[in-house]
Amino acid sequence: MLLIGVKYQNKAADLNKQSIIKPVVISTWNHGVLANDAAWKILINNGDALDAVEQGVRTAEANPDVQTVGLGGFPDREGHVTLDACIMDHHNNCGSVAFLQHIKHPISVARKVMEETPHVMLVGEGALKFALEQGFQKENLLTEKSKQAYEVWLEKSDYKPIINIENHDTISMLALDENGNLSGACTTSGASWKMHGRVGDSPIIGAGLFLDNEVGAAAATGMGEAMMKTAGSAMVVELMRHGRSPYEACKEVVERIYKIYKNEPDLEWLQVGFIALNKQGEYGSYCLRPGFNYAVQTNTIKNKLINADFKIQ
Ligand code: SD4
Repeated sequence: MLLIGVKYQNKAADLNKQSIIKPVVISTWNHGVLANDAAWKILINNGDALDAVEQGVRTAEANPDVQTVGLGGFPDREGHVTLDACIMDHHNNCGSVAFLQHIKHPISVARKVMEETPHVMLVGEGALKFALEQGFQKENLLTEKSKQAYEVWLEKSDYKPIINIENHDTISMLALDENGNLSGACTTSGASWKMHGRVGDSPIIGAGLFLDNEVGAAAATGMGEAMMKTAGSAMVVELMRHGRSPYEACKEVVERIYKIYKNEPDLEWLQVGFIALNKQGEYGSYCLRPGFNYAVQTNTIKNKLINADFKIQ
């Protein structure tokens, strides 16, 4: 176990050495590859990190085969697809929507909240009303494929999601642009088969996403309640401020989470993971259990998927 940890750490350190050049984009899970492609097109043309992260994560939101984000997301236990998202820029501006239904691109609604209102967060009916006023189209997000999965789940109605498959595929993206500015975005349909009205960490600034343009950025995936209990992403950024590398900061917060939960029975469903990117373009990640990966694109690393180091089997 220890040896595996060391090996991964060294690998991450080696990659970090190559990634000091701007721009950099990293994002969670396999769908991070396509998302990075979209973000990279903007970053490489001297575009803003904010535009890059928004356009990047929209690819996952629009993809019906990604059943944990946007269109085609798994519904809650009453059969409703409810979406959470947030976005943050290098001035600490942020926007967020939670428990939003019928709108395919919650990340863009979150950006509108940030840019067009004096608020940070809109939820539920109010978020939907605002989205429609802003010209977003109402649509059915429950695809046949996700409806079928829901019907299978209904037979047992057992809330024990399979980690890394059913419940943990939020897309979180962090980018550093040519001007040295950071932005981040996070969007999800949340925990599948969740209680109606449940909101996770992904739209919560500080839990699912946080950045400080003087220090770095962090974002999360996994069981949102754990990130909310620890202000997870904000904590990763704060640890980087105090000198931790992105990898070390992610690891420390995952270890804090593990400490909170480790004596609970049936812990095998718990997965959490963080990605982090600092001002120097160094990046890192850490998760609780094997299975979490993230995609990295820099001038020298061509959109590569990396398996995150982990705490327990
Ligand atoms: C949530 N954190 O709603 C989200 C789920 C997730 O990858 O990350 N999935 O708790």
